Amino acid sequence: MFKAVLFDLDGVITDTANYHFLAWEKLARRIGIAIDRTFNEQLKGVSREESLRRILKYGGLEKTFTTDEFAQMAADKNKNYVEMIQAVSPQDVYPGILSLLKALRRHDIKIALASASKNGPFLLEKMALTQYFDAIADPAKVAESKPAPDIFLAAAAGVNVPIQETIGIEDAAAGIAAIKAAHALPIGVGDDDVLGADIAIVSNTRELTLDFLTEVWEN
Ligand code: B16
Ligand code: MG
Repeated sequence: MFKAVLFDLDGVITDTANYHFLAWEKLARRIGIAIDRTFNEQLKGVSREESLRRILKYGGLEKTFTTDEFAQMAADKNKNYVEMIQAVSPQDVYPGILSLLKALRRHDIKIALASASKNGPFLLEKMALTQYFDAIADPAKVAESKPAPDIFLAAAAGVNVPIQETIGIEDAAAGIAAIKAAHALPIGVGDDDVLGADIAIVSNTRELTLDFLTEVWEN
């Protein structure tokens, strides 16, 4: 039986992707780049700095800005994003997630956060979920961001469970790649054309029950 579940945040626990998109869109518009929701798919699960690099490349402006200007743009996007997420509340938790967290606790299965977001701890507080988490991996402290395995390895280490005895839950292709590279068992939230046909996938977080996780683990 698995001993820990490593949760991604954006797209698994709640839908902050829309706020990330709106904040990036505003920043991009300021420098003359138009991004749409199709392009935004490439930013899911990707770190703040890498997201900005991808936007600049998309707009053909990758060599235009100094290191300081780059850092300032990332900070401006985050300031705008943080303003938007002030309104996040327990009502924003995706269906089924709270009951899964409670069931895991009842069965003594550890719970850790493996999000690329530096705003993860703040969001968990806003959703009143902090108490369920045994560890929150710090994305500022890992060498490589998703699709590298680092954040999932750090999350498993945080709860003292060997990575091979964990399940990782993710909504982004970069995140599923990270879980596979870490050698945890992946479960995807979304579509198999994005996440791959070789892993267990749910289309709605409501399906993420302890019974379902156990079934995936035992098969
Ligand atoms: P921040 P996840 C990711 O969250 C988001 O999907 C991605 O769009 C964002 O750029 C990244 O966090 C960093 O977030 O700017 O708040 O540090 O899916 O890994 O939970
Ligand atoms: Mg995500």
